[in-house]
Amino acid sequence: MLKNRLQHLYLWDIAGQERVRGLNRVYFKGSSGALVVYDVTNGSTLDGALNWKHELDGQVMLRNGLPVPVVLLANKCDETKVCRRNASLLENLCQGKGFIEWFQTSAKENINLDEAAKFLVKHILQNNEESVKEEEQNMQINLKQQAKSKSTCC
Ligand SMILES: Nc1nc2c(ncn2[C@@H]2O[C@H](COP(=O)(O)OP(=O)(O)OP(=O)(O)O)[C@@H](O)[C@H]2O)c(=O)[nH]1
Ligand SMILES: [Mg+2]
Repeated sequence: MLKNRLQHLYLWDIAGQERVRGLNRVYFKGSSGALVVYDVTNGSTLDGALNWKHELDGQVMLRNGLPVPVVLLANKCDETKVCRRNASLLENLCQGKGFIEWFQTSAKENINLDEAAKFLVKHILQNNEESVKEEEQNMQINLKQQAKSKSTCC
């Protein structure tokens, strides 16, 4: 609930395999944000995560034309912790590729999942709030213009 407005959150867990990739685009449409996961024990999966981000940026955007918020998850930290050097590389990568944040997580041990999800949802709600404000302002401008054109009529 945000400022007495009920918000519905729908989550889709999209399969990452190449053969179903095309089908996943259906879920991009109208999405407000994403968590993109890679496996810290398999460095090549980071390339896959960057491809997903690239695809998302090409296919979804906010009403103001900006990219939707995307958080990068470095998963399986129960097996391998992200070292300090890699953390700073990830930091730079996130900035360069437009991820709003990254978290090291473990789906197995339930580490940092709430934090990452809450971070993303906070950004989605902020964007929703801004777009509602913009709509309200536009409506007021329209009403003022209508009133003005009526008052000058005949
Ligand atoms: N150690 C560890 N293993 C994990 C973690 N998350 C997933 N796994 C394991 O990694 C493997 C792949 O996990 P999935 O959840 O199937 O991965 P996925 O990316 O959702 O795969 P698709 O849905 O097929 O795209 C499974 O064997 C999981 O048990 C984690 O946080 N830690
Ligand atoms: Mg899956």
